[in-house]
Amino acid sequence: MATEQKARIGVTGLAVMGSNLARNLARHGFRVAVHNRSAAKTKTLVEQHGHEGDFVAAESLADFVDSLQTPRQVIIMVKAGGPTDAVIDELVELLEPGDMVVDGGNAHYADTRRREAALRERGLHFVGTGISGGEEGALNGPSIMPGGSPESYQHLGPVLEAISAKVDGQPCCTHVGPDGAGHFVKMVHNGIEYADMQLIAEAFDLLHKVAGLGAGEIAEVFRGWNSGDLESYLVEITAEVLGHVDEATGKPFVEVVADQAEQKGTGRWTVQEALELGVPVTGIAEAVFARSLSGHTEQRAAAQKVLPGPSSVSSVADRDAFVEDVRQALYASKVVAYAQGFDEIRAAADTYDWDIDLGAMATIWRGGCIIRARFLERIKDAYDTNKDLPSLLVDSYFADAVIKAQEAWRRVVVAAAAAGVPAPGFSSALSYYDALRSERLPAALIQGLRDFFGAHTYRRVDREGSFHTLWGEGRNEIDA
Ligand code: NBP
Repeated sequence: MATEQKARIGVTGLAVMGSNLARNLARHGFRVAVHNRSAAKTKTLVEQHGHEGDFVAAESLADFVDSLQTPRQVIIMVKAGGPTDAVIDELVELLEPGDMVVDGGNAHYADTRRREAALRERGLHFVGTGISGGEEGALNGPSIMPGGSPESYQHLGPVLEAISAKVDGQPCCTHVGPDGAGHFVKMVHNGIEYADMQLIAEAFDLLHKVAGLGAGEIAEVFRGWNSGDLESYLVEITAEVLGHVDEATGKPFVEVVADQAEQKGTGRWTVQEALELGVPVTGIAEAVFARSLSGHTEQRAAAQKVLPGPSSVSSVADRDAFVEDVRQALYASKVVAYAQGFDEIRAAADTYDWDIDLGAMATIWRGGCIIRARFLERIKDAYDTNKDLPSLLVDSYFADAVIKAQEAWRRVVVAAAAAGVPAPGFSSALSYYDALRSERLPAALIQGLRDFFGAHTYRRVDREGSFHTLWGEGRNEIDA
């Protein structure tokens, strides 16, 4: 193929995500090479959408690679895990040093680090890239989180920024950091999404069971909330889902859906990595566990038969006041969940030497992705003011927000406990707030217990050094 006919970039893997991404590229004027393991998908894409731009279809991977300008830029959009490795193995045999392989699937960042190291050995750039926004985002503008080398971003950046979502004219795409940084940030994004959805679900549950509002009324409450601090895609679609009526039964849709939430695993990964890094992401963890609990139907059925709730529950005296309390509790709990997620990104950046600009992450999540929200602007401002902020909660704007909300937040957690309505997200977020601001934590007693049974030693508040008390022999204290 003549050089001038070659494609600027290629996409291999043309299921829903890959084809939409290829169409997005073509619509932005990039000549895009397309390939899929089974050629039928390639044919369908070109037949149905060929008029949208300049596609170069290839049946074999070798022809696909041959149709690309050098240095070659290949986006892989296949099933994460084994299929991604299979495609990489085949591709590397056809590529030359300097070429770039972008994995846009939902890979675990540790796999991305492994693949990046292996391809670097061969002089190839491997760019693990988080892409958020689902199929709609892939087509119309996702939030894009590329990792990999700065050099590869010089080539890929202009293309990826062009097809990403835009907010205030700014692309929702930036170079996150080396090797696995992009996929790590995408993973935490998904973890935050879990927490956000859990908090929204708890707010719905409380408004329904404690204040007695129906699904349609709660839809209106969320619609109203979407014009304030809580403005976000998830709050917007909550109003849509709650307002939807099931055609078959005439009941609110939310009442006919089975109450077992599923998960694909990125929330679990976020919590597993947080445990490794020693970062308390309680909001995300509660969200993951709440989904697990919802799926334990046999346990739930057994418990429903023998475990009663409170004997009497007083009704809410002032519904409007309660709705406002729940709004504030939701906002404060959400701030905690985001603060924890950003803490996890910072901890990973320190561990892997990634130098991630946290404010820039908030910027690229403002559009295209599921957690897009007005208040991400505030997160960007917070890190712009102080990039070493110890916690988002101590930034003046967020501190002010949670302080203002705290009375309402406490009332909501009390009301949930009194009514026997589970609110693990709200209550653990409040406990996190209280733990963080406590001058003394009962961890001192834990240290005492550890020293008692295991001679694990402790430090004192009034002297330097490590100490051990001879608990079984006169209880004298010795230097450890
Ligand atoms: P799938 O995850 O369903 O994967 C299907 C694609 O993988 C097809 O093109 C299939 O080819 C190809 N494939 C498989 Br399976 N095994 C292969 C192999 N051994 N060699 C070559 N190709 C193979 O597609 P998707 O739902 O479009 O998702 C693509 C990626 O994007 C995934 O990693 C997914 O996790 C991620 N994703 C992201 C979002 C998001 O919001 N960011 C949403 C959905 C998915 P075939 O046609 O020949 O079978």
